[in-house]
Amino acid sequence: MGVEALRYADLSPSPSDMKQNKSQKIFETAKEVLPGGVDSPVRAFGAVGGDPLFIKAAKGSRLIDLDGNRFIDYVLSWGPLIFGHADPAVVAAVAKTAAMGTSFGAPTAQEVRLAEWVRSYFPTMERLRFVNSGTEATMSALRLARGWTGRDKIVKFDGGYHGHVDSLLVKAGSGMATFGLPGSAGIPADLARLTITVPFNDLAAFQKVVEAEGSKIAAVIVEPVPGNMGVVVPVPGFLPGLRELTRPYGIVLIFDEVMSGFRVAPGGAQERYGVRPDLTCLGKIIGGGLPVGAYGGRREIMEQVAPLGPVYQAGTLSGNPLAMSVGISTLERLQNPQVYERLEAASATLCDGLLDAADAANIPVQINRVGSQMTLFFTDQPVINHATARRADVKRYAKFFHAMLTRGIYLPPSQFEAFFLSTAHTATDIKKTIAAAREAFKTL
Ligand code: KE4
Repeated sequence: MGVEALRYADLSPSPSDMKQNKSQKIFETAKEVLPGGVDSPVRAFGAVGGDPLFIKAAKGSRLIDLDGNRFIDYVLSWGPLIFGHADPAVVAAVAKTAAMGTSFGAPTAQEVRLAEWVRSYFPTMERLRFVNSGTEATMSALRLARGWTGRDKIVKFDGGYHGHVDSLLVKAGSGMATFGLPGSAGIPADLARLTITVPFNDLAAFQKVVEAEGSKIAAVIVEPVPGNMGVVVPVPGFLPGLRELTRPYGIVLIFDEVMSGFRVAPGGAQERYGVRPDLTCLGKIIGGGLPVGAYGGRREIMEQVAPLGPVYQAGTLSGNPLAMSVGISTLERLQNPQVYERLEAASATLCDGLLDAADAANIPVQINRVGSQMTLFFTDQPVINHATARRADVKRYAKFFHAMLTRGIYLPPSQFEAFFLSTAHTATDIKKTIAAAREAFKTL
């Protein structure tokens, strides 16, 4: 199926009489070949009900599905598309690079250039390596921390999601929280036992663990601004506290900035909150929608990685020219401070508008927002960690999700995910979204 070039004007949000028969038809076929009909669980709409929409194309802030329904998109491929879909510079970078070869399995100048760009935004990443996903980045960082310290135990936070790494699928967020899975089958009990979990924002609980087990802990991995229990804001002092408590024990502090990197600030949460982790994991935005991840940090730790050191990590397509060229184009443009000023203003307007709309309909909601990532929780209590996030009314979220979908607004199909804005989201998009929310809240 050729995807004709989409004229932006064709993509105004669809009327409420949504047709879905083409999506439903292909979904039936998909379920005969892909588990659950999808290549990633959260896409199956399991948490909100109904059948997933199969997307035909997208442009800017807009999606169009196989049945021709058009939406303003706030999922943005779960965060990577900070300039929106089919951004002309990204499309040009892919086309130009692909014409010269897609992958060589050998070093290229592009990966060096992108690595220097990344380090200019994340100076704590004195050395870094590209991989093909956020999962690979966190898995590699964890192995490296264990290799560097010679210790086995790790600490993560309840509701934190760091990709589908065996040691980290313990009390994880994202799809695990969405489907209420405490952990995944297939993880050896002996391995899961090495993972200690602590509530996010609870420095006292973290301190107790460190004081009891500090000399046996290789690393603590944290989403400095969680997005996978829904967005949660770190309380003042929490992130600096992790840094202070880990340093005397030589525990490697890993910031998983796969989502927050280049999102909550150009230099991620570590820039926003002024905390220097030992290792950082990145993904999403650096690939602009192509598969890429990266991990990096203190030189003496990173130099334990093969071929320099004994910690092995490798990848056929690591540093592939297509992803590198898109990353370079993206990071060059993120230099412009207006990008973040615009995203902040648009995100604040949307957030205020949604709160007003909920208030007008007497629906208790909390919105946690950091920069242009946010989550609207159906609860009247503040959401400060996974336990409080799970008090949200997921059924009400599901109803709201569909009420917005039929009004042309595509939100994440789970209460425990973040939604994002791009520079392609216009003031009109925000107005339409708030107007749709005004109606949608009234249906709850
Ligand atoms: P990937 O392996 O999916 O590229 O990255 C894993 C990952 C690691 N760390 C953080 C903080 C992440 O948010 C993610 C992936 N995020 C989810 C959405 N919450 C990806 C969507 C999905 O699983 O389909």
